[in-house]
Amino acid sequence: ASAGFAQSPKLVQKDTYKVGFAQTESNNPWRIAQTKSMQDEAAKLGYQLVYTDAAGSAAKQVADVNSMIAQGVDLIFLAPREEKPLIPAVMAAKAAGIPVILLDRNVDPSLAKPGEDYVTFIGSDFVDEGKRVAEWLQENKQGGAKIIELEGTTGSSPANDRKKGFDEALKEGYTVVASQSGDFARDKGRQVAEALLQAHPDADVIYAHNDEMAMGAISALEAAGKTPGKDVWVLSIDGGKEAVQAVVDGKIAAVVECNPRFGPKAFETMARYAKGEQIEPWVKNTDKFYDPKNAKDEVASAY
Ligand code: GYE
Repeated sequence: ASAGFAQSPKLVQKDTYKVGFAQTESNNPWRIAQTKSMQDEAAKLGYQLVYTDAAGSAAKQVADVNSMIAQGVDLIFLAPREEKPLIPAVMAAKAAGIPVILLDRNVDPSLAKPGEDYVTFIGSDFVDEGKRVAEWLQENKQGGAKIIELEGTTGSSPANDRKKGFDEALKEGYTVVASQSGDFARDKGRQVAEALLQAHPDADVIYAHNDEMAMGAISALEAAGKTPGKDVWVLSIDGGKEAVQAVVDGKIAAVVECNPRFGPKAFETMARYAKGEQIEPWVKNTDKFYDPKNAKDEVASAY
C-alpha cells in the first residue's frame, strides 16, 4: 500500500484479527482499567492483541506504532499521549494501509482528520467535562472563589480541553489564581499543589484535571495543615473508586466521570468499520457526575 488514500484504509471482514493497542502510560488506575477492558474484550472475541506501553513518552509511542506496522497488525487502537507528536504515527499507519482508531485522547484536528487519516475518535467531551466542573462549583460555592488549577499532560487533548471548558464557564468573582501542569500524575500533582498553595495561601478551590492529581492535592493540603473540603474544596475528573470514596468522605467536593472501559465500544466500532459502515467522526462517551448527593450509591460501580 502507499500514502495518499483519500479515505482511511479499509478493514476486511475476517473471523479473527491481530490488533494493536498503543497505550500511552500505565501509571494510574484509569490506564490500568482501560488496558484491562481492551484485553478482556480482545480475549472474549478471540483476537490477538499486540499491546505496547509508551511509559509516558510520545517518542516511544511513535516507535511502538511503527513496530505494530512492521508486525502487520490489521488495525491500531491508539491513545495518543499528545495532540501533535503522534501525527506522524497516524500518517505512517495510513501510508501502510492500516486503519487507526483513536482511543480516549485526540490528535490536533488541523493536522489529521477522522474518516480520512484515521477512522474515528472514541472518547469523552473534555470541554464539557471542564464546563460541568465550573458550573457545579458556581452553583454550590456562592460568593466567588480563588482557584488553583492542576493541568494534565501539556499538549494532550484532555488537558487542553478540560482547561478551555472550565475557564470559559467561569463567571465574575471566580478566578484562576494559578494554573500549572501536574502531568496527570499523583506525585507531580502533590508537588505542584504544594508550591502553588505556598504562593497563594488564600486559594480556596483546587481544580485537578484528573483524580491522580486531586489525590496528590489532598496530600499537599493535609501536609500544609489545611482541611480538604473545609478550607479548600477539591474538584476532579475521572471518577475512579478512590476519588468517589473521597467524595463520600468529604475530601473531594465533586468529580466528573471519564469512563475508562473502552473495550466493548472499541471492538464494536471496529466490527462496524469492517462491515463497511460509515463511522461517525466522534464516537462520544457520556460521563456521569459524582457529588455528595449520589457518591455513596455510586462508589461500588466506579472503576
Ligand atoms: O483523565 C487521565 C489519564 O486521556 C481521558 O488520561 C484520558 C486521561 C484521564 O491519564 O487520568
